[in-house]
Amino acid sequence: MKNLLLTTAIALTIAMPAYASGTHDGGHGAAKAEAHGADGHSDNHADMMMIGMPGDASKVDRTINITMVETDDGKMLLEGDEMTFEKGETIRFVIENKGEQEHEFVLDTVERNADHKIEMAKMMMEHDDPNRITLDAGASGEVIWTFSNDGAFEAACLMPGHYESGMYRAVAVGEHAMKADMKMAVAEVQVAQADVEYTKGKVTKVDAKGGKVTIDHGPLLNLDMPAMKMVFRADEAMISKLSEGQEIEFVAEPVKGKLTVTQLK
Ligand SMILES: [Cu+2]
Repeated sequence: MKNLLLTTAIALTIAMPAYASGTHDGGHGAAKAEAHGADGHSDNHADMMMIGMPGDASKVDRTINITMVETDDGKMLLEGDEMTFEKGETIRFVIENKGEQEHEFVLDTVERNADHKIEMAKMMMEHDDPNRITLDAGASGEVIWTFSNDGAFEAACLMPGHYESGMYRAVAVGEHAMKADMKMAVAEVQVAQADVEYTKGKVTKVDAKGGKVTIDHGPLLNLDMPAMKMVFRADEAMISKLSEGQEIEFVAEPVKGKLTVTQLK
């Protein structure tokens, strides 16, 4: 097991030099954090991550309240307290899902959240990492976390389409508050720019009654999703233009949390 972890850490260091470029302290702890980052689902969860480690409930410094909401105009948000912390602080996050869908709250680096988002889209995987909580509609829960490193991090819901609907917030530890804001601004611009990209696909099934269409599609840049075959929503007008076997170029966007075909050519 140790050898496997070490191999993974080295492989990651070679493959992604950006991860290893002096943003952390280096040494054993960092190597472990990277190894964890390589798959994110190893059983070695008690170990330290870049963003810190599970906190001790008896050492909580303060409580942060976060509410998961879905707005009428199709946005999904993590509302609530500002997430700017001192290095070493232990925080009790009290999270309430006031939406109608299942959501999650994941604390991690922006990069790793982006990686996990793609994995989730591919495999719809369930997670039980300590830096993550998944909440059914109406449910509440807690994450207790110790932020042991300075840095710009992120809290996000990585369920397919939710991040793109706005479900992420900057988490700044130490002197990184400014940096985190800038990163968020850049990410938002990128999402907005990618919005107009059409994706090629082939319609494999049309469910007119259900308002659903199955499309075998290329990468959806605006949603950060890889090529795959999946079901989208479509309104009546859109459905009437689609038939099985048809080659299309389309834009899909989250509408009330459901991935929907919004443009076609
Ligand atoms: Cu969500």
